[in-house]
Amino acid sequence: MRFDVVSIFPEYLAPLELSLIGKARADGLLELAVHDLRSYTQDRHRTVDDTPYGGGAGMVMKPEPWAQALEDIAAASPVKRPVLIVPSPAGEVFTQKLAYELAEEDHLVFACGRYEGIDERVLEWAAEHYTVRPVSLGDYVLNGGEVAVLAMVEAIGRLIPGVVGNPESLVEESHSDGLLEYPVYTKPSNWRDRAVPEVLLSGNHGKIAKFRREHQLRRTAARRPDLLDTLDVSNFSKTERNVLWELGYAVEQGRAVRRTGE
Ligand code: 6GU
Repeated sequence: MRFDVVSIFPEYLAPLELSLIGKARADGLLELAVHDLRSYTQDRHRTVDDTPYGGGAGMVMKPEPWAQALEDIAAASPVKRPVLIVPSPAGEVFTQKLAYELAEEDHLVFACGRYEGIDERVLEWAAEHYTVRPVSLGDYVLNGGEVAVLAMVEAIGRLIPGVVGNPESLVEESHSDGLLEYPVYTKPSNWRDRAVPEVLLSGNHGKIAKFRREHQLRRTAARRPDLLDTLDVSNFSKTERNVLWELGYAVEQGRAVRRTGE
């Protein structure tokens, strides 16, 4: 898999040389290049922004440097139609599902906007060469796309086979099955008067699996009830349905629905 990132702050992407992603690059599992948008400018001042038509606060990124950068990167692409990810609070929300989808691609290009964003015509034009996807990390505003790219490259990169040493780690983690992860514990078994739940020391793997499943459901209901609203529970066991019931949910047509005062 190949990643290209275009930014006016290439140094912001330095952490991608560290840890799991840095190791994956060194191992040749992924290729990643960071490009300075200013190197695609033509003027003496290397200008990347200008005032917005229609007025208003802030500056808008000029189209010409972006077109030059995206044209060069598309021309060198290993595929016919790379995916262009445009980090923006106005994009579709980045989820584990989207991370899995993007991990199947051979070439992802990230266009980091700053200021009030990139001239809209760049995205229209780029659709001739790329599959363009504006993507948001969530409902809050960052100053630019760089931090979002750090998050997305890590989330996508770790799904590439070989990047995470033990692929089992990807199975039982938050969002892998639409629920939050169960709580985890390590030694000592008693710490500051707090005992690890007894069942985890029992060696009874059936009981442990049941405990963990119950706590996944409890935690999801408490912290992210929105995840339960869209979850397919049609294959839930009797035990799982009983936990849902205790948490205030009935199962109707394969969905968990909040029980109202009956
Ligand atoms: Cl992807 N970019 C920016 N600039 N702000 C954000 C975001 C992305 N996601 C949430 N806020």
